[in-house]
Formats: sequence, structure tokens, C-alpha cells
Amino acid sequence: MKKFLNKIPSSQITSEAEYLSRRNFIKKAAIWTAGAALITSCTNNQTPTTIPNNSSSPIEKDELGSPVTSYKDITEYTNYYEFSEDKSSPSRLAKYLKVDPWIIKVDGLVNNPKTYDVSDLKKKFEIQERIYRHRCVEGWSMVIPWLGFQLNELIKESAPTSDAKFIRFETLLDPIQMPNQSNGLYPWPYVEGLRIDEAMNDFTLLATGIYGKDLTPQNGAPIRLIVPWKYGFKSIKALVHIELVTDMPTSFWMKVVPDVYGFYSNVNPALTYPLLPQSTERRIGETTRRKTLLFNGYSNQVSNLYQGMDLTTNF
Ligand SMILES: Nc1nc2c(c(=O)[nH]1)N[C@H]1C(S)=C(S)[C@@H](COP(=O)(O)O)O[C@H]1N2
Ligand SMILES: [Mo]
Repeated sequence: MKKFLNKIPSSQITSEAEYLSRRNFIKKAAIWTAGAALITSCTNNQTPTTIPNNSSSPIEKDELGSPVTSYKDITEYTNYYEFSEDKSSPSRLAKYLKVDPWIIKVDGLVNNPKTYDVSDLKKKFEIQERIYRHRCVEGWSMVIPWLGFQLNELIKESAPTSDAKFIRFETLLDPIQMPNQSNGLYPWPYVEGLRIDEAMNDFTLLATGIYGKDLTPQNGAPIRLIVPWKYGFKSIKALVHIELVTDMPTSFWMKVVPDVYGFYSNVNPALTYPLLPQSTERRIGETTRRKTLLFNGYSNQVSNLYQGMDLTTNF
């Protein structure tokens, strides 16, 4: 199944209709329902000639029945502080970020430290499509069709030692290419972290694509983390370093606003961030607000990671 699907060259795809019908076929053939989410195998070549450009496809939905957000909204309404602190500028300012070649280092408490070029990672691991909800702590959300592979595949290959308890992630530091990194107000580079069992969860993704093609620079090209049950800021963009460590890493936002943003940052409607009530959200493209779901609707898949933990003190 996997081999066959991976052999479909996307050069065969000549129209949006064909693109969508191929995806339908793939879905019927390869739906993997780990719990609730829809996860489908996909070809490794991420460059179909045509993509649905300005409307969300009537076919693509998350497992709760919500349509995917339009390609335009996903790629033009972005948070990327290395470029700008508004939402619309990164699509313009990140355009010339050099994303190929791109080296990413996996090291720290591992028996097999290694540097990879992202193009090799894309060949090495099975690229899947994952339609995930994305909830920003600011109170907006989207449904995004990512392409990527499971982080646990890369971590397994690194062979962590028994001392490895957390994973620390780092974005590229390059103030020439990322102009707002010259802004001395922030502790660059952007850093994030996960507990090792969170990182090993099958839902944790390293995304390399969006809407069936390569990730756009403003969305974190060429490779970013996606942790769909946590606030969007955990999903760190433009990764250059993955380090296995013993101690809980201090993230970018924990440094910037201590006591407000915690390490876990699981989506939780009961949280009350100052000025940012979490009980509802605005789905981009919709007019009325909707209720925010605990763990962003992924409780079945991840609540076991937090058994016995008080989620309001471990925020
Ligand atoms: N390096 C880096 N990663 C980042 C950010 C950032 O500013 N820099 N913003 C975060 C926030 S707040 C959100 S909501 C998501 C936005 O991802 P998107 O722009 O692809 O929707 O990226 C996260 N990852
Ligand atoms: Mo965010």
C-alpha cells in the first residue's frame, strides 16, 4: 500500500479536480484512524502542479467535520516574529528565506547524533497528510492540511539515552535573513520544548508541506514542529536544532512573559490568560465564535499523557 501510493508521481496531477480525486482515492485506500484523526498516506513529492488556491475544498474536512481553512488564509495570516509582529507581513518578508539546502542537527543525550539535510529527511521518512486544528492563544484558529512525518521516527533513529527526559527545539538564528531578530527586545533564537513522551506521541509531526505542496517560508519552511493539542506557539518554525536534554527547556515565550506562558501550554478552555480568555475562539473564515475544546479536541489521543496532573497549575 505504502509503496504503491508513494509511486504516484504528482506530475500526473494536472488540475484541481484531479488533485482532489486523487486525494479521495488515497483516503479511501489508506485511512488510518488512530483514535479520531484522519491521517492519510501521501506521495513524497510535494509539488503538484495545481492546488486549490483561494477556496477551501468541499471535500477536505477534519474528523469533527470542519472544512480546512483556505490556502490564502493559512499562508497570509501568520505569526512569525522573526520577520514581523503583525500577521500579514511575514508572507512578504519571508519570501527570500533560503530554505534549500537546510541542515538540521539532532544531538544531545543520544547514542546516534546526526545532522541531516531536510531534503534527505523527506525521502527517508514516510510523508503523510494530517488535517489538524490549529489554535493560537490569541483566540483564533484554523484547520490545516499539513504534510509531514512523525517526530518519533527521527527521535527513535537518534537512540536517546535513559537520561533524556525533554526535547529542546531551536529556530534558525540569522538576523540578516530574519530582520526582526535584530530587535533586542526578544531572546532570540526562538526556542520550544516538549516532554519526551509528548514528542513520541504519534500525533506530533515534523511538517514539511501544506496543502499538498512544500511548506511556504512564512509557515515555517522547510521544516517545523506541529503539536496540534497545544497552543500554536509551541509549533516552532524553521527548525535547525533538536536536542535531547535532562531538564525542562525554557521556551521563548516563558522567557518573554514569565508566569503567564508555561511549558505545557495545552489548549484548555478553563485557562484565563490575562486579556486572553480561552473558552472560545474565532475560526478564520467563520463569523461566530465557537467553543474551545480541551486539548483542542484531541483528548482521546493525548489526555493519558497528563493523568494525575493538575492542568491549571501545570499550564
Ligand atoms: N520560530 C517561530 N515559530 C513560531 C512563531 C514565531 O513567531 N517564530 N509563532 C508561533 C505562533 S504564536 C503560532 S500561532 C504559529 C503560527 O503558525 P502559522 O503562521 O503557520 O499559522 O507558529 C508558531 N511558531
Ligand atoms: Mo500563536
